[in-house]
Amino acid sequence: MSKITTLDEFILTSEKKYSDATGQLSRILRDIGIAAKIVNREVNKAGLSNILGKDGGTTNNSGDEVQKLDIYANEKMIECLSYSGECCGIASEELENFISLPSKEAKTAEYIVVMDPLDGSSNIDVNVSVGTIFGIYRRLSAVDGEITKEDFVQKGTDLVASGYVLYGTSTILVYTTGRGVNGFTLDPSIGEFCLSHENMRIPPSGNYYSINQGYYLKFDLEMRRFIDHCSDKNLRLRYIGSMVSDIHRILFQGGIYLYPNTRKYPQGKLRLLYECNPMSMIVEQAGGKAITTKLERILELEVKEIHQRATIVIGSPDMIDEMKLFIEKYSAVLV
Ligand code: AHM
Ligand code: MG
Repeated sequence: MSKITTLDEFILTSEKKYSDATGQLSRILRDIGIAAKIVNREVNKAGLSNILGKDGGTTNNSGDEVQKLDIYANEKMIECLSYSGECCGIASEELENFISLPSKEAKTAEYIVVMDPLDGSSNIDVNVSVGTIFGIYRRLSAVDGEITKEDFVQKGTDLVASGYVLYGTSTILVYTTGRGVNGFTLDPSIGEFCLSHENMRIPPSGNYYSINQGYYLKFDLEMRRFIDHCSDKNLRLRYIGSMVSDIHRILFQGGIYLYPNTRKYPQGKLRLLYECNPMSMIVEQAGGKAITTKLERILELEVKEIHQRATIVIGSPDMIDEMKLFIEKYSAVLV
């Protein structure tokens, strides 16, 4: 039987390997691992418990209908991130503004977390996979003062760590601290995330493209031409409507995920701070690329607002480069 490396063990070993690694970051990652197990338990029985379905029809700050499991996941992530006392504040898709964590230790903690506690929540009621996305930054404000918006609206290049949890046919936690990407699959029989995918690398190209083709007629010309090109090449369209699931497939098998601007979302739908940036850090760390439909590198975008949206084209480097040619050739915006 091959050696089992649990998430906790891997985090602690990594902490010892790098002299600049701090125990604080390790403890935050372990808090997130605990939250992921708790959320996983509820996601796996959402159809049975009374937290299924819309939460009284309320909507979150981006105008998306909020499902009860969103709120549950948000509350559990906040609760678990309070355990170590190493996180001083959180910005979440489900919170209008950032919050400070109340404990005495948290007040002087050096890290903040940005998160989408349950991404792809429209899939919950129909038993399709959803995910949690997180990013970790060092706080910029003085540790003896209050946290500020500037602690949160940091560029993706300043991320210290990022990751996601995919609640799918199995539950996998994938994260990076800027030294490669590793995946841990939850073994329910022992309640541990176990190292299952070490040093993940995205294939340079692939046979999948992932986009909501239902908006085809609403996309700009360069997008429509690229979609036509994908069809001409007999690429397979896979779109689950859960960013984490769609990008996870591409990370493993190669391909390209696109959420361009549409009439409904002229700036793009996905949120830069807690969806695009963390996923882009992971894909870049695995050898992929992530840009906007204006060819800007996602991680270098100025973050001005917590719920700021961005367009995103992310995935295998060769396919991103090919996509760039279509944007350069057909885009009215770039000329
Ligand atoms: P959510 O984070 O509010 O649940 O929604 C974000 C989701 C992404 O996960 C997914 O890729 C996208 O919205 C699907 O949007 P659409 O239904 O417009 O294709
Ligand atoms: Mg989301």
